[in-house]
Amino acid sequence: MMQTPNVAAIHDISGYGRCSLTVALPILSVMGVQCTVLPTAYLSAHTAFPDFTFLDLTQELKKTMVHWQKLGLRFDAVYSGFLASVDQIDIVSDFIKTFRKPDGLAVVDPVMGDDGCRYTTYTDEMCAATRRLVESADVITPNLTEAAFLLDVAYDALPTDKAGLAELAKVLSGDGRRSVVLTGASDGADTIGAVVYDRDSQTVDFVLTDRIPGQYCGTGDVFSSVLTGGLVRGKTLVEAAQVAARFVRDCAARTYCKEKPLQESVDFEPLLYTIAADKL
Ligand code: PXL
Repeated sequence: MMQTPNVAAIHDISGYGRCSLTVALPILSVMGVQCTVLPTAYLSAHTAFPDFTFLDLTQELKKTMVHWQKLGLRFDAVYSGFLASVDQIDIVSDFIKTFRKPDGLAVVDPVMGDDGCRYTTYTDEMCAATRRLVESADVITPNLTEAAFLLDVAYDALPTDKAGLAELAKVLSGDGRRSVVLTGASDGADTIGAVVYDRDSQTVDFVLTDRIPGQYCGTGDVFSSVLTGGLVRGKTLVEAAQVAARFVRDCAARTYCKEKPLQESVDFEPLLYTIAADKL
């Protein structure tokens, strides 16, 4: 029987609104993966809600690393997302060096924004630090907005055709130093999914599903969490992206039909069983 993989998830915890750790934890658990959490900040609700509270946990992060070092913890994957400060972003690079198993993976979701806009807590300095952090990653999962920030190009100048998107994924790989799963990409009005550049095979694949109308918060976190779970369960990058894209699509379809408030993110809980460990 396969040993239960252990992933260190370094994200904020937003009390209300389904994103980051409240998404990563249930998804990794149902996929048969232990999720060891390192919260970067506590927010009363995610940043799309007005007047959210914000508690930076950088000091706690440092103390936790000292403790985990004493415990001798090592992880099959380090999976980072929303980070709270420049200091913290640089700490995540150290975390990867120290706590990733020799054959482990660093999955960095370079969370910075969406729809061409930065999240309100992200500054220029934090975006610059995120560019440094992706250098420590084995796999990065930017959306198109984050791709523009990583490359320091205008969001409106990004390519929209397949050849251009494939080239964009390759550029984001930094000459093949890391694999790239570029999310929110499309090859036409009716599709949505990811462009997958695999650094091992040096191939580009499009993993697309039909597009569900509407905008949904938190889908990036759902996608990257399923992708990470799939990878540590032994799937290839393309296979893991296929599971993730299908799950996000199904959750969006369910949310669309139910007319749930979009800020609450996709209604994924009733569909968790579809990615349960025994179905993978
Ligand atoms: O889904 C990315 C994300 C993570 N964490 C917080 C956010 C967002 C997106 O809005 O606000 C706090």
